[in-house]
Amino acid sequence: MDYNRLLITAALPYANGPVHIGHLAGCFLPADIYARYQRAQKRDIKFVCGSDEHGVPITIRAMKEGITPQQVVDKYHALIKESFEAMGISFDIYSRTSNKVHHETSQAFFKKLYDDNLFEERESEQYYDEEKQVFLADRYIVGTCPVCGNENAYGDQCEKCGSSLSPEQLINPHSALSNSKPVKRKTTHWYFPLNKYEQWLKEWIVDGKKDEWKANVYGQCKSWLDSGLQPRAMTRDSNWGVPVPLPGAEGKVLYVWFDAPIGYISATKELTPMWADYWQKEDTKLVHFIGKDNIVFHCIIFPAMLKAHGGYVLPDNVPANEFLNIEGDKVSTSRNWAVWVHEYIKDFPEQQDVLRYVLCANAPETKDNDFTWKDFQDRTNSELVSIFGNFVNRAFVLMHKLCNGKVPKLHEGIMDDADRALIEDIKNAKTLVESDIENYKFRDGLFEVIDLARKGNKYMQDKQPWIVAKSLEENPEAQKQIDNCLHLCLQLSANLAILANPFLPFTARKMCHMMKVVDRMLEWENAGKINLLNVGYPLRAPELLFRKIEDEEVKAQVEKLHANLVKSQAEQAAAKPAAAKPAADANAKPAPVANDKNEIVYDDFAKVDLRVATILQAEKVEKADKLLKLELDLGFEKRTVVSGIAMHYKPEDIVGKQVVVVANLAPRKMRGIESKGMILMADNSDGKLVFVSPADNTAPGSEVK
Ligand code: B3M
Ligand code: ZN
Repeated sequence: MDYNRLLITAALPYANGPVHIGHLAGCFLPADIYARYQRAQKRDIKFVCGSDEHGVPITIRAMKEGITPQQVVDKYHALIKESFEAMGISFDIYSRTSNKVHHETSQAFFKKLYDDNLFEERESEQYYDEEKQVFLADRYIVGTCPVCGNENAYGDQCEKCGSSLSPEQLINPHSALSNSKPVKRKTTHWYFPLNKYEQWLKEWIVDGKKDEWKANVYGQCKSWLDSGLQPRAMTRDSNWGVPVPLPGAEGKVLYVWFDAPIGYISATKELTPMWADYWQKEDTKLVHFIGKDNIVFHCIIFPAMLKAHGGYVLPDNVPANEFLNIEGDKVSTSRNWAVWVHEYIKDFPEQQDVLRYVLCANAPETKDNDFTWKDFQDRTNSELVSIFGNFVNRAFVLMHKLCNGKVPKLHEGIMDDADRALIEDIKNAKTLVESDIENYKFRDGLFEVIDLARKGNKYMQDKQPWIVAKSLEENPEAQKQIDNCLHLCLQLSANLAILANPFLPFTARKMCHMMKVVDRMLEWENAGKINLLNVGYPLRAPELLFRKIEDEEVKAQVEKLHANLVKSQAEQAAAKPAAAKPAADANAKPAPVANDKNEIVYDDFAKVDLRVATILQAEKVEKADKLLKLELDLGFEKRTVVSGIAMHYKPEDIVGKQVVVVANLAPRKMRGIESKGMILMADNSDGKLVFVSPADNTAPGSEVK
């Protein structure tokens, strides 16, 4: 299918907090690279996004900060919008779902499905807070986690151990609003019968060759479809959200995952009176950029809603990235373990492209990846500064020194193989970068850009025009060799600006300024050409494109991360008088609280057969984020143990490690694998699990007593 226009969306961030670099890497940066590239191709595109201002996360944040939900969204919408602008995320519109046009659009959408009799009205029992007289979303029910004992687990998830829960599983459940014990009460909601769209979805996704989608996206869709779809409630009892547009539906709002994706449509409406072209004409290519936790909503639920409504285009692709961890640990807003974009901008003014570069070069495209400040420094200094920046700088400096500050002539008669090879490289780079971006392989595309600069450096190093210049007196003809070298290096620089533009837009513009060309030169059709700069044209002196990142800056950032963590722990402990108070030392973790398990006698303890074991092999368990399958050597036998440590350790890092195993634990099947035993782990108070290991190398099978 040939497309005549493109609609690019990036997931609407919840306006319940600032955005961090994981958000950028996961969705907004790839979307922006793609959009900038498409604009450079002069295609008809719209790039839309906005704040997601409804749903429980917003009301929870309001409760925590003691302000209204409206105040929450006003504050964070502004902050998020500014952060995106500062980072050069080039939305055509950044809207918000509290807008009137969005309320109207999502209500009309709901009404159409309702009028077409597509919803099922159902009565169910939901938790209710009798004191506050409101229904409670699962998030509003707090209690003790049955898995790890965390007293502040939510009714849908324990943030400490990551278990997904239902309110029924909580020990001592109570309302987060009033502390009272919730009761069950009947309520009516409108369910969207996803099961009726299962067949169609299978045809669209499985038979419709969506296996070109990224493996993580296609895999998740396939597993949802294979396990069968259920009707899903599209309304909630709440007073924050888009009111259900039906008589008698007071106190009910649209489910946030019903209204939020319609936000893409509302934003387009707000942007252009031609919005319907982008949503309803078959020759539109719709691409949703999202993070991996949003896959089912964008690939299953929203397409089924669009199909049910009728008249809308469906996504051509849904490129979702995995998660970006920070310094080896999962990003956590509640623990303040994150690099916030608005703080980066303050700490590193004018260094947006450096962050864009590192986040793209290390993007979690196919698996979770780790951001470390050391890697940020290394990539900046050894790739951007030493390769890209250095090449452009040398080309300009030498042109000023050896060619009177003007673009020298290309003397075709004396061109050699190295010159011709470089011209080929320039042409090839265009094709490579283009195909990478079209196929959502942004890391590879960026690599090709740097690789072209690397080739430029090598070419210049081989030609050594500064040495040739020394022979000019006896051989004036040698000037031609110098001219050719610098002519090509300058044309290569112009190409670098075009190819880098989607990734490093600030740098590309700086380069245009140096070359005294208008931004139009950056149009994609100009890439691959070697006549971009006119012979005899005077160019400006070089500007520094990138600066080195110093050790102190890295150190300060790492310290800041840890200080934030300690501070947030202290705040949480202070908010909970029963919990431990943090130690005075800024680097210390809060002291663990005494356990309230019952006293046991020695015989109880002696029942446990603890043994030292060596990890022989480790691998991830498919479709289970938290599990690793381990092969252990217990001296007297080898056995398999499945352990929930995948979030804390990479398989390749723990092979050879000695651990302590509960060897006589009854076997248990996990994800179809029989696990015989359990590994002892210490739960660090920052949520990280660490191995309990013998201090010295110990024979496998040794008893621990
Ligand atoms: N606000 C969820 C998230 O930030 C959500 C995305 C909506 S996209 C329509 O993970
Ligand atoms: Zn837990």
